[in-house]
Amino acid sequence: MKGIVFDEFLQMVEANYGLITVDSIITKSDLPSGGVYTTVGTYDFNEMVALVTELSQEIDVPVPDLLHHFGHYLFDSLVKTHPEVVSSYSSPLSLIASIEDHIHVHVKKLYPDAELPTFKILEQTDTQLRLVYTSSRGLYMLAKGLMEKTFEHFGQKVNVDFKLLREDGKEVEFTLKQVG
Ligand code: MNH
Repeated sequence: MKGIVFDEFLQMVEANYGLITVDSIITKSDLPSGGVYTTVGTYDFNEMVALVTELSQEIDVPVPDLLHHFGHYLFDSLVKTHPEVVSSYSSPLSLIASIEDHIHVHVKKLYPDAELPTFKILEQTDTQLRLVYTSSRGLYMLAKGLMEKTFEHFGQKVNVDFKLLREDGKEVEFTLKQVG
């Protein structure tokens, strides 16, 4: 996983729970990197699992809730770092439908070792999108947060339903319905 994701995660923890919590989860996670991340570096995904698990225990919030919240936070960070990726879209549904064929293709050029999920579109209308998230990382709640924030970014509202196609969350079907 790219350093930018770790960096943003720790910034979110600092903003919400303070530096003492950041230090505490880094120490308890006993990380190979020592908890020092550079934006363009690549780190073992297990370090993210360890950090999120420690934070979950420390503040007594379930891991899926944390990932969902992190998705909201990460969207703004990604847009700030890569405004060029988002500026060509005029609607949230068209942006989300283009992650696989455009956005993440661009990301892969910038970061060749990025480990990205895949999104397979099952059905698309003006107001609805049904797609399948697939990733060995199983970060579907992060995906849910990112999708919701995409709508907020365009000043719109969405209803996101999902169904786990695999119990481990590595394959999840999402249904997005634009509200209003
Ligand atoms: Mn996207 C991971 C870039 C929009 C879903 N995304 C990543 C990573 C980068 C990235 C960088 C980290 C890869 C790694 O650590 O190896 N993503 C972007 C950019 C935009 C973006 C620049 C646009 C701005 N991404 C979105 C949107 C979604 C999404 C919108 C909504 C579903 N991305 C993901 C998910 C991951 C990810 C989920 C986590 C990796 C995984 O699930 O396997």
